Amino acid sequence: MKQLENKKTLYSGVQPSGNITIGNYIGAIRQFTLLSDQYNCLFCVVDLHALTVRQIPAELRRNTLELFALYIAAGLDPQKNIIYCQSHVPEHAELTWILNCFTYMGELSRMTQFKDKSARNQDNLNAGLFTYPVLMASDILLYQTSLVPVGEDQRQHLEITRDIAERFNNIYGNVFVVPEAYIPKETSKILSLSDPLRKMSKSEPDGAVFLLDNADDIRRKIRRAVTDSDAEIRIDIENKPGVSNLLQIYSAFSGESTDEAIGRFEGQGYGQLKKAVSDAVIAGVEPIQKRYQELIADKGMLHQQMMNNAERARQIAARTLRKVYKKVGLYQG
Ligand code: AQP
Repeated sequence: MKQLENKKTLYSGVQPSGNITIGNYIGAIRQFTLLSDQYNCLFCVVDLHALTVRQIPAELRRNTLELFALYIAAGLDPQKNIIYCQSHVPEHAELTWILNCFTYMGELSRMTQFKDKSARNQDNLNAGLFTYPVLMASDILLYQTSLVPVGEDQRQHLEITRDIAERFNNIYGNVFVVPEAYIPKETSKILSLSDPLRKMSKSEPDGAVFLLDNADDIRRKIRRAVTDSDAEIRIDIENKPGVSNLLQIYSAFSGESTDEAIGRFEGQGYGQLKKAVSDAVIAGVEPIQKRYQELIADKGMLHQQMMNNAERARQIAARTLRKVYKKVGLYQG
């Protein structure tokens, strides 16, 4: 990364907690590709975050390399950007301890993702699930990040990150850049195809289209997408979440605005809309899948790139951590 270029820093991450959905792609990875030229960017495979939910070790390892390859296949250059794996940079965990001591139980217990995930993981209500936002704050603050592109579900975590940074800065001077969230309205919450009142999620495969799904599966899943009984094609998230969601997916993959899309589908039925959405998604994912297959065929090369990028990330992270240790009074010799 050309740190010398006078650009601000952009940071974001995706968990290797399952197969990557088109929701992760539209809400996050595609946004990264659109912004990457304007910023010094770091894109992380946040494997430590994934441990908050029990993972099968072999799958976690596979998903980690797969996500790293998908970032590149989606168009993010690992020379121009720093693309790396969170656990390869121990400063994330180290800063998390410090920031834990500047975060209040009350603010963590207000996090809606904690409430949601703890309801779904009653048998594993671990402390990591509770302190997840502190690890996320560390990810972002270690790199003096200005902008964090995320989906709507992460808005609250960005707010707490800002609160922690400001709290710390108020005590110790300007140690951290206070980051802004970047959450484009139309793409920030892609909904489940089977239950359009919920967001599409990796951990809820029913209702998700995966970036690596084949064309037949994509068509089948979209054909079955829940819509409504009236036949009008328009955006109305409240009353027509399923149809609105299909229009947003279409728009993200076709490049047409949702207004243009509404004009295009005027007078047509849901069957035609679904076919057009499938065509657009398939055309959009095919080149990514092709590039992904080439990349994953050379795991040695991927591994090497991952290690090189971790080293580049560590150099930046270590600078911030040193400063933090010094500020809080840890004896550094
Ligand atoms: N449905 C979505 N629409 C738009 N953006 C989304 N994101 C996730 N789902 C959608 C965004 O993708 C980025 C990476 O998400 P994550 O891996 O950190 O975890 P998550 O938000 O919890 O995503 P999932 O897919 O729902 O994972 P699981 O099932 O493991 O919890 C984030 O920027 C997120 O906002």
